[in-house]
Amino acid sequence: MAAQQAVLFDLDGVLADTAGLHFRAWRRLAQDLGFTLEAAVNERLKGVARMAALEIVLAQTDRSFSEAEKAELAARKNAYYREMIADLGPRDLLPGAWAALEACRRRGFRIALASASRNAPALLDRLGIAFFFDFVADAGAVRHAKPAPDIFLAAAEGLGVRPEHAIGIDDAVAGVAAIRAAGMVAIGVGDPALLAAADLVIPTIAAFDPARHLPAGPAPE
Ligand code: B16
Repeated sequence: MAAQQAVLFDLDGVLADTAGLHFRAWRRLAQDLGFTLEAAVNERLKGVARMAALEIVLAQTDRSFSEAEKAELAARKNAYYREMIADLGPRDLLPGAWAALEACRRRGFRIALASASRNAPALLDRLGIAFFFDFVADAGAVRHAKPAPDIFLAAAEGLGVRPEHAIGIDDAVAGVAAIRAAGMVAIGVGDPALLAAADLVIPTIAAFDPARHLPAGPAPE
């Protein structure tokens, strides 16, 4: 891991557990439509952009929907999700998230967010960690969602760092694939069996050890 200069963080599942809130919002939408969303579907929704996630949810029912109906359903799910995140605060950071961000900063790494969520800027504000980030990639502006590399490439570009000098951290299969496709070092957060494509896997962000995982960073600030 020579000459690494930047760490690109995913949000949901790495810094905060918003996956559970996304799932509750999708489940409420499914209820509106008269079917139950099974918990097993949740894993497949992680890191997946809103419209693609809607397709996964709607595949659980036999009904078909027009494009206009799909747009309304996605907006309705987002309204449910916005209601749910309204009460989030710094206490909702995952254990170790603050320490990991602080350690990256202390060791002179630049930090960007590479989240698929269009709600990411609002989430960073609510969680009280917006000030750590040198750049937040715009999920609404990238052409291809994870597992395509676009959001991680946009994050590195926003920092002015070459992809091979960046480390990406993500908990989703699609996220780890996106990091690898971007030509970056991938740290997976979660189950090593699921995230086998990562360069290394840690169980949670609390296990992030800057001395081991950021061995060759720039000079400390
Ligand atoms: P939104 P991440 C992802 O966030 C979530 O994991 C995924 O479940 C969600 O569908 C996606 O953001 C889009 O979110 O509807 O808020 O734009 O893991 O990339 O931080």
